[in-house]
Amino acid sequence: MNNLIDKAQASTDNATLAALEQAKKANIETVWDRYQAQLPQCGFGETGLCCRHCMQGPCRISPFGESPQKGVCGANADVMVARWISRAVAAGTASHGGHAKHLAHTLLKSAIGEAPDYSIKDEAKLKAVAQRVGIETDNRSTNDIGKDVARKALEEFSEKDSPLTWAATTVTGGRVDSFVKHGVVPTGIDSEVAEIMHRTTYGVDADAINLLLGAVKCALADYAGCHIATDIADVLFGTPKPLITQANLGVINPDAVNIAVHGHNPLLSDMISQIASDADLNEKAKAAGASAGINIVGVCCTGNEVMVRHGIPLATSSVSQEMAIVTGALDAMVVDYQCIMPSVATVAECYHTKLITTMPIAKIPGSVHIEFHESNAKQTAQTIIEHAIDAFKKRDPSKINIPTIKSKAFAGFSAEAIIEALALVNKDDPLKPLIDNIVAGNIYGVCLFAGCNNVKVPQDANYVSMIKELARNNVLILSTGCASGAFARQGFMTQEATNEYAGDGLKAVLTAIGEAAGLGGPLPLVLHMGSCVDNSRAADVAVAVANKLGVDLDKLPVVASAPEPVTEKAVAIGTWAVAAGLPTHLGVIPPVLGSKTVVEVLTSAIKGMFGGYFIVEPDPIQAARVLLDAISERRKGLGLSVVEFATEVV
Ligand code: BF8
Ligand code: SF4
Repeated sequence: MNNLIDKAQASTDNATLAALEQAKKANIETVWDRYQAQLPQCGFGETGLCCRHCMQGPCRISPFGESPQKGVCGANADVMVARWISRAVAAGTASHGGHAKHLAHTLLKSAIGEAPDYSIKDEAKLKAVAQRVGIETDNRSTNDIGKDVARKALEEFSEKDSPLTWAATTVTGGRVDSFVKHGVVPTGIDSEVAEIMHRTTYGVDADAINLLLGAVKCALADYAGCHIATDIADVLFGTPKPLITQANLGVINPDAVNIAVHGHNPLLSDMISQIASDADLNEKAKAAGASAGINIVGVCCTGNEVMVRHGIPLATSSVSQEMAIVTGALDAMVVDYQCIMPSVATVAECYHTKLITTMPIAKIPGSVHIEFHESNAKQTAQTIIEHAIDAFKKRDPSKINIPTIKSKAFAGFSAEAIIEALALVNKDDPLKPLIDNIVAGNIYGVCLFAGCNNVKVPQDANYVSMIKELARNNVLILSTGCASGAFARQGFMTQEATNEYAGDGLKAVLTAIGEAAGLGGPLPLVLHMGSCVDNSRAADVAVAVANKLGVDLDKLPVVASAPEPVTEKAVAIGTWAVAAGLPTHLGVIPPVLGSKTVVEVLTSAIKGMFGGYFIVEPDPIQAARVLLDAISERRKGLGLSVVEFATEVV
């Protein structure tokens, strides 16, 4: 039943492969085994031609043009596929929105004294956000401003009679005009999700184009949710600044009580990271035999949250999350919500590891549930750490096998941090060096990498091939989410990577800024901006550049890529990236091929509406080439120089 996988198909990361070998020996079933057991996957599902929206179904349409071509109710392939995309976007929006709402409630509770363990850590960010969304800041206390920002954020969730503030105030004027023109102005985050559920239920919207426009509107609500999440997390926990940390399974310390924080929201993970330095708790850990005390490591996006703010090392992410437990030295895995494979409970059962769930909406059989409430966050964090110390005592030394592989990783490049770094080169006009270098071609374009690791791709393979191809052609690389995890563990967030892989122009720019910042060398090849909601940070930088140039986002030589996407959240983000005007690459084919109309709209016709469009290309080198061409097209449009790209593969 288990260990069916050829390792080369599983991962390109040596630490993951070493842990996978360990899992094989211990007869532990992994995500790769379960994928093999699913093959061949259903062709109807793969092409989006299966509908279960009502009890007359399931209905399936032949992808080969044979009968049947309609579901029982008459829904055709276009409708089925468009409904799938819409519901995926809605699910993603609900997830990011839930995360954002949780933070907004906590900011409100903190400001009115009901969440005493939280406080406003970044007043400058609070004021900047308040001013942007139209809240008075003069002569007001920090908590009063915080209260208003939280209330204003919470108002964004129900339907209003005006556009979402967090969307309308954070994009270019040109984008707002385009959203109005195409009838996709979002007016409430939760209400847009509800509208999609309504229009995709039995017998409502049967117009594929109308459905897709509905999906775009909902995706823009997702963008607002992401932006709220980033803003409030910065207010409560601080805006990230550049720092150096480490990534990969080797950050798990055999001599420490190791606790992995896994999931998404920083509300709990940040608290655990803070409490972990408590002297009494460390004494307890040492008394239990952990000579190195307590060691917090990150997994997935909550790992990114504490990595970019506090330098907490990232153990692993996405598809390889089970491997952290397979090291035999993880004493607790603490989870909140999103992207936690239920299988971690089964893997944990083979070890002493305690899987601790914390949210009422995300329980996993086989785990310990310690419910988290903002009102006593510190106490909860402490209890969790004590559980981990107890678990440490039950370690089985014969099962400990930690791959000693880890990479250095620079992280913490928020929009504010990038502007600050640029200000070291030009204090009065920080964006000028960036723009001048784009104009001169030293920076040919910018690519934002986002998204996950998909079991269908050897882990990180697409990321590694694409970054090498883009960087040598002088494309500046930004990353978020598990794209950051991939680049961090593969050693691309280092100065060495810049020296090795950046083209001459890009290397010169990164070196000039790095030297000005006192790094004694270049900036890292990848600028790690944070978690998936922090794609909003990349949008902020792009909007600032567009405004400075006096052009709209769809004219900039900026592209996005999710080389190994998995989740519905990735569909939501990809869709708003397209609406923001970006050519957006997906390295895994989503279930849309069953509808020629939908494919044509998303990869081509939508360009005429928003400037952005989807590029679906599983081959990473080919994908990089297509993105370079997209950048060239934008550069031509701006009257900038373009180059012919070498075709050989390095
Ligand atoms: O929200 S990149 S696997 S952890 S969905 Fe999930 Fe994908 Fe990772 Fe972050 Ni984003
Ligand atoms: Fe079939 Fe239509 Fe029901 Fe879908 S909604 S299951 S296509 S009858």
